[in-house]
Amino acid sequence: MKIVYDSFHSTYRPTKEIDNGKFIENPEKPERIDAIKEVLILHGFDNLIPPSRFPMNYVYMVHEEAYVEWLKAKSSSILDGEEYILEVFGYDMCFDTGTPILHNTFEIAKRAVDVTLTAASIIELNANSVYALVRPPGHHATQNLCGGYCYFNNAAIAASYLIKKGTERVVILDLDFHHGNGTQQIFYNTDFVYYISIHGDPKIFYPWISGKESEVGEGAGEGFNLNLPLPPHADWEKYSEALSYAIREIRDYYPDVLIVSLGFDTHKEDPVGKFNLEDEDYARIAKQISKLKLPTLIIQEGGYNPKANASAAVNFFSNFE
Ligand code: SP5
Ligand code: ZN
Repeated sequence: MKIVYDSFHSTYRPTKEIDNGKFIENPEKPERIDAIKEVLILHGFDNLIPPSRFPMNYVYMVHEEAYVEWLKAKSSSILDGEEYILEVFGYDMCFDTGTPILHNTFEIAKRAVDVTLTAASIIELNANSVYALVRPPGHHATQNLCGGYCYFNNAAIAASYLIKKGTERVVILDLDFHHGNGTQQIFYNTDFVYYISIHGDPKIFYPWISGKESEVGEGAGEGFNLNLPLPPHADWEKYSEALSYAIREIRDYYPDVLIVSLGFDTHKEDPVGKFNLEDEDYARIAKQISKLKLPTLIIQEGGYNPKANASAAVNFFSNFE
């Protein structure tokens, strides 16, 4: 397994967010993915590739210019060591109070896009699979809003890149605990990206604003959006039903490329997500996905317990053929 990784991410360290009206520690920390990197190296996955630089036009394929400009200007107005949390919805282009802007947010979010596009370009050159071990995550970021620790939608940008390069049909399978409202929104009216997500029921869990089964896409995109919400504490028995359904759907559709938005916040020891998956379940998930034998681009999303992330990742990648 080729792994694209940028050690520069560790210079990005948001410390706080507002949750339920209180400041809490922000769990989107460098240790999340460094624990994964280290354990994968220990297990012999030593094919680490640094990112190449890509032009901004790939970001503009997904995000509105006004949003990109806002993020850039806001980042450069923040002093090193300070964190800005949005004040006015609509003026600040962010939909929650959990996604601070730091002096280097724009730069680091762009580097995460570069990691993801480097991985996408490896898939484009006919690799079977590649892993973008990246942070900050992306699936909550919409065309014009940050949120959920996400600034640029890495998976959506990768899908757009692949389509621009001639790939006709892409499936994004989103396995993060949270519904990827951003990815859904970006492709809601299109049929070239089929978005499939398994997540905590949005009647109960973040992001609340989307992720219902009734959201099936619109216009040309009707039938190209599939939400599989699950109740709190879903374990393998419950989870595997939804996963099997998603896998059958992908097999029938048979895309040219499969993108997996992989969050480990479905692990029972995760402090943010509320599913009960165990270490071995990630081996099962990987086996089922790799049986599809599709070119597969795996992109890291959430997962907030470094130890749980590490064991989930070893189980996943040791069983991804
Ligand atoms: C990429 C990713 O996994 N983002 C997750 C963002 C989760 N944000 C935290 C949600 C906080 C929920 N607060 C619950 C308050 C209960 N009233
Ligand atoms: Zn998540």
